[in-house]
Amino acid sequence: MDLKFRRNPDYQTLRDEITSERLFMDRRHILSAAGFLGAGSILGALPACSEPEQTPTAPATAGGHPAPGAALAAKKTAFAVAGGATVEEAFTGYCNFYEFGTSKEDPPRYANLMKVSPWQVTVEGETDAPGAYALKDLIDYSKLEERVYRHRCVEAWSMVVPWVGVPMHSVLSKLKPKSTAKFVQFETYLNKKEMPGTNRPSLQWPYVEGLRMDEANHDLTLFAVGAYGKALQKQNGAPLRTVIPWKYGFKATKSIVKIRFLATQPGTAWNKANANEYGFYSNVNPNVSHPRWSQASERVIGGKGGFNERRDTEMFNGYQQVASLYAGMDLKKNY
Ligand SMILES: Nc1nc2c(c(=O)[nH]1)N[C@H]1C(S)=C(S)[C@@H](COP(=O)(O)O)O[C@H]1N2
Ligand SMILES: [Mo]
Repeated sequence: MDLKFRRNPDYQTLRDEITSERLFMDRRHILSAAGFLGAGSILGALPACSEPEQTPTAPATAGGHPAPGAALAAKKTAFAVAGGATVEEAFTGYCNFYEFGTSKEDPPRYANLMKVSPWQVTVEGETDAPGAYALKDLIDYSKLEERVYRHRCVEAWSMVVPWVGVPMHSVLSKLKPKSTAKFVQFETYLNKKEMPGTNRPSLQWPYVEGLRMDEANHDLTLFAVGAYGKALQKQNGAPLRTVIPWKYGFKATKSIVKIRFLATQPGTAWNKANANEYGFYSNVNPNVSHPRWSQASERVIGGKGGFNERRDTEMFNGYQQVASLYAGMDLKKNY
């Protein structure tokens, strides 16, 4: 392993991460050797992975939105990534969701404790439409799109995920932000009984993230409610999360309960935890190293080469169409 990658991204040591990933891949290997992991195999692929609480044909929840794992109809789009999607079990089995713990396998193990129905999202701040919205009134489930995006974590790994969701601007326009709204902040659900990781001070809770309004309104930015043709599993941020494909993964907010329009730049969870290492913008940038490791390349999770296949990281994660959002900005200073 590369010496420069020895040091710890985020909390756990990279060695721990590699170990858990190796265990994860070994389990996949054993399962596939035993014939349990065929192309169509979805449920119970991993012992450590919580199974969807409902079958893929599950009806809507009491809250009126699809339960985790329920099949979703979505319009295919041209957003694709060469090589295709990461194996689904890697996406649902190898997660960052510190509310459930800091290891990659804690969210799959513990997220089942979280209640995701009914689900309300409170809209506040610089808006003419404040209030508490039921999820089904916020997201038009008849207009879902599937978009395959690369998903690049600041820890220098990546996946390719077929998200299901709607462009964020289609929702924000309904929420009537005032002209004074220059930023939007998202806040994750917080319940200490359901989220064992929140009893530790790994981050300040609740998890908050934010975007400039023009970033939020860019057509690439999504509110996702699903992936792999199904409603999101809890460990991936059910029932509602953001997806900003040109930014590091931590800019995405899982299990959103609050949308707050603001006149000034909001605080964000990782920036509050370590401002030297995690800026507000956090655009994927191979030329700006993290203080403790290079961002020039990434490990491809669930790739053909196993856990240590690498690829070169691309500027804006390959989404060059966002470059104009940052015209005139020094992206080294505004990391
Ligand atoms: N509430 C919350 N949202 C979060 C996180 C978290 O710990 N808590 N982790 C972030 C990080 S670091 C990444 S890489 C992505 C991971 O999403 P995934 O597990 O669905 O791949 O979620 C982001 N959103
Ligand atoms: Mo991440």
